[in-house]
Amino acid sequence: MSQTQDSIFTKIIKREIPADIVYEDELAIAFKDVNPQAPIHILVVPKQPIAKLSDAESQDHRLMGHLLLTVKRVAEQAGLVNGYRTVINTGPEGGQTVFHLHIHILGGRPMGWPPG
Ligand code: DGP
Repeated sequence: MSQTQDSIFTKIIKREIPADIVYEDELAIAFKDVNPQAPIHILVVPKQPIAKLSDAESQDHRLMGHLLLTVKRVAEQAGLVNGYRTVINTGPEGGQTVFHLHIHILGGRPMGWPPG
């Protein structure tokens, strides 16, 4: 993807395409995954369009910490009191399909290990 082209998640942030948004603040947004893999499947996404985890820089440390605390907040809000799985797919071999950093929150059923 070219640097000038908005990702699908930037289009959601800009309200150019619809999404079921469950949380938003100045740094991050969270919305339901369009293709849920569990009864609860939410994506936590930075507004800053970092393409993937391996592109994050040390200067992004505040944002990266904020994303994890946002996961905790959103999971609590979703009622996931018995736990949940968090996933960050990175790059083609990591199974990443949308190149705008995001943390999956999966819950509402027991999770297996190892993952596929
Ligand atoms: P990943 O494979 O980790 O890059 O996950 C991308 C996820 O994004 C995938 O589970 C499906 C979800 N997704 C893709 N396009 C859209 C969309 O337009 N809206 C929403 N809500 N989710 C999307």
